[in-house]
Amino acid sequence: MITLHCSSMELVPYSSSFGTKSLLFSALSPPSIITLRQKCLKSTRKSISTRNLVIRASSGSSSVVTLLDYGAGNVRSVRNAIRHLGYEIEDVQTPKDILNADRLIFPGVGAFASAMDILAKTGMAEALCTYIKDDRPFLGICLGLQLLFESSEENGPVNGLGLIPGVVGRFNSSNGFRVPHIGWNALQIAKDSEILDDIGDHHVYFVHSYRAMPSDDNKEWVSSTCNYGEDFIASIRRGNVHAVQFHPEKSGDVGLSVLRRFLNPKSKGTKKPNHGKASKLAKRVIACLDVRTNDEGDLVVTKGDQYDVREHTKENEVRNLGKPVELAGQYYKDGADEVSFLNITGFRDFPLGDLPMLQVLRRTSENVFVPLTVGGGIRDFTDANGRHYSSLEVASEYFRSGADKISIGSDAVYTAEEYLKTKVKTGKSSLEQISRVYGNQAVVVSIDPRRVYVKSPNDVQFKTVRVAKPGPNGEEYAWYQCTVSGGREGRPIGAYELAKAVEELGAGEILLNCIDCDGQGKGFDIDLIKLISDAVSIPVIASSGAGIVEHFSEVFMKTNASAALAAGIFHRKEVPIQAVKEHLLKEGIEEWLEPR
Ligand code: 1PR
Repeated sequence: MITLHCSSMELVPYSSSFGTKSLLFSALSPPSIITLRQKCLKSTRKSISTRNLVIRASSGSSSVVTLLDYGAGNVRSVRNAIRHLGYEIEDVQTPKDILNADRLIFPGVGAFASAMDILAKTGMAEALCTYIKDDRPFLGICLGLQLLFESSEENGPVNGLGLIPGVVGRFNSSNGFRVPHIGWNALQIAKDSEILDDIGDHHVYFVHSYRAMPSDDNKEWVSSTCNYGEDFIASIRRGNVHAVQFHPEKSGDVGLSVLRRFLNPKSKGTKKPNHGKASKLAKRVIACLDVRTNDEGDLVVTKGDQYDVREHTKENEVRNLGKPVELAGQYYKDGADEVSFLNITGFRDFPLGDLPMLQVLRRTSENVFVPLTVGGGIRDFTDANGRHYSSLEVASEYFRSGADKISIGSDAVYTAEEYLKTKVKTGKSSLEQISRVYGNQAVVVSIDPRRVYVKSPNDVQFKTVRVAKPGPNGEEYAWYQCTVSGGREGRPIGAYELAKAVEELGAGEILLNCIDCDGQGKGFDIDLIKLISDAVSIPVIASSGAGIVEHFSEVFMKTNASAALAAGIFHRKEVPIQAVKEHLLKEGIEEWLEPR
């Protein structure tokens, strides 16, 4: 008998989606997964009429989509995308709702074991098996694809729904490919799948550490693969049953077309040929919005010079570079691969009290269909009335408001310092808790280091680099001191030591700023970015200092950064995002212009 690893810790207790609370907490004693799979298999042999559940014939023309949201993470973006396409959403409350659906979308989120546990406890697993075996319109997304397989190695082995032969395993990072697989990649179409008809050579957005592999046993299901060090299953299709490993709701216009084709199979599109080129993971270009309240009380996008965001005038006002929702929407239209919001005063203001910021996120996610990251103030907090909020609660609110990833700054520094001192993973830090519940890929650690020159590597206990340009007194080495509270306080830990520690503690990505280069427009700190991107096997986002398009090609050619982020040049309209993309194409860093 296989037991499931599922602690109630892993269920997110703050789900605001209707009905999901009751799904999570009214669960009665669960059938074991083995029993469940036997039931699933049996149900394929028996006709659906053996059930005393009423099944509505599919009209196919309704504008209602049934959504299976079991409350373990953010499905707001899927909801937004469905609504954007003009459909209404009905949430699954009971297994019957699955069986009665005209078309069902299952955006699996969270970890495999806890998802299976919830599905089993609520009777949803059996209903799903029946629905899929009956060839009813189904679209699984990400974990919603993986759960269809026999089992997963994620915290396992853990049995899945057992509908498709194969085991879901982890990407192998030993061959130099960074895990999680985050970013835009092309598909190799294996067979006609209809919902992928508009994809052509466009890239779609992936974010996952586990994948299913194509084999002789499952080849009748596989409709496309993707290559990331190895070929893995990017989508499956059999009859009316579809599932995709990528996120159509985060893949811009082309992703929306995948959803549209599923929701309305008769919809016409511009069917583009797929050249079938093996494509590498695209280098991402990220637009970053540093957000704070100005002296008039308005939430504005600001941008500093070396973290000083005030104008050097008599009034000393906060620089105002625009409105967050409008700018984010513009960057999406301009082709940004991701958009990040940093609530830069979050370290002193409590983010859950910052309702306008949450509102910004909600409104942005209604129209921006690429990944959204939000950072600032993620830590435990006790308010004036003595009410304690855990960092997990803060992050959960960000996720519920539309974030796909959260970014932790100061709190990650304290956590890493403690971890390096004790060598003990307590499991209690914000980083560990949030990555356990939402997955590593949802947790970015933002590092704000400052360069400190030294004469010799022996002068400090931290990792140094030989710098390309010597320091003011001819120093040939530097270490990068981490700071907290928006660069206000230096801490006794280097960026190298921090990066390695947070990777061990469960961070899925690093946003690597540099206070010296921030807002200077003189290029990224190549020494720093090389140091960190060579030290870890999670993706590193290079940040701070972009001034011209050549800075982007330089950072991608000289370091192993997976993405480059910029703020000032985009806000001031000095360099359009499209110009960066065209330049990367010209330099051979990208294979074609339109990743999405
Ligand atoms: O410590 O968890 O509350 O998180 C606070 C977050 O806010 C951190 O991610 C920190 O980097 C950010 N932050 C705090 N103060 C400032 C500031 O500028 N005064 N912004 C700040 C940091 C860095 C980048 C910036 C790039 C690119 N901004 O995001 O956008 O440097 O700029 P450029 O292209 O114009 O050079 P916590």
